[in-house]
This record gives sequence, C-alpha cells and structure tokens, in this order.
Amino acid sequence: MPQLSPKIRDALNQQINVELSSAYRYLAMSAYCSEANLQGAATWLRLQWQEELAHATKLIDYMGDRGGGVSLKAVPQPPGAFQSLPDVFEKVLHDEQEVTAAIYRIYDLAMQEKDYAAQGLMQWYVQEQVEEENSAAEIVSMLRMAGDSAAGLLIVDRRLAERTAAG
Ligand code: OFO
Repeated sequence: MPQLSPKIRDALNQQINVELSSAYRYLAMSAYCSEANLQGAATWLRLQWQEELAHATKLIDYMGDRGGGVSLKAVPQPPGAFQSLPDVFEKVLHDEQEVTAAIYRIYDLAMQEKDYAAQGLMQWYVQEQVEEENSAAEIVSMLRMAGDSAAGLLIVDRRLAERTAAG
C-alpha cells in the first residue's frame, strides 16, 4: 500500500482533530445534561463521546497502516454552558453537518490525489455521517414537537436513555 501523500496526511490529521473536538463537545454537553438532571440525554451524549473517540482512533490506525505521520493538535475548549436540551441538540445537528462537510472535503481531495484506498476509508465516514445526521435530526424534531412542555422533554429524555451502546 503506497504511503499517504502529504496533502492527504495533513487532511487526515486535521480530521482526527475534528473528531476529537467533536468528542470533547459531546462530553461537555453530557456534563451539562447530567447537571440538569436529564440523565437520558447525558447517557446518550456520553455514548456519542465514545463513538467520536472511535472515529478518531480509526483514522489514527489507518494512518499507521499507510506509513504513519500522525500529528495530534490541540483540542479547542468546548462550550461550557447551554440553554436547554433543545439548544444542545440543535448544536449537535449543526456540528454534525459541519463534520459531514469536512469529510466530503477529504473525499474530494482523495479523488484529486487518485488515492483509491483513502476514498474507501472516507466512504465509511460518509455513511457514518448519514447515521449521525439522521439520529440528530430525529432528536431535534422530537424536541421541537415537545416545545415548552416539561412532560414532553421528560419523554424525550427517557427515549434517549434507551441508547445502550456507541455506534
Ligand atoms: Fe464523528 O461523527 Fe459525529 O462528529
């Protein structure tokens, strides 16, 4: 397997940072929900934190298979405060849409560089983002339906508690 081109290597290193930054934001959101006694959402977000860590380590492992060159960068401080559960999940959806855009940029680059193996890897992330955006959009829509109803929010929170595993 040929080594990664410098451009793809830089892009994958950047994406590792995107995934770790995403993980860190989920961890902050989970802490907020836990403090607000929204344990279902806190659990869901904690599992998502693990999933983002797995997305980052998958890239690290892949780079190892292609000659290495991993270079970890500083992870930005996540937001510390949120206004409400709907606010959290509106941000989740927005963040995931940005992650999708980042994945597409790497996919484009892998096509330009004729790196077929990297295209295969990015295809996995493209599919993963379909799920990520879908589940975020579904939760946002449930929360919009619940509106200002405390009972509605608790029902959504209970539903989020049903998530049992990352992935
Ligand atoms: Fe890694 O998919 Fe979300 O951010």
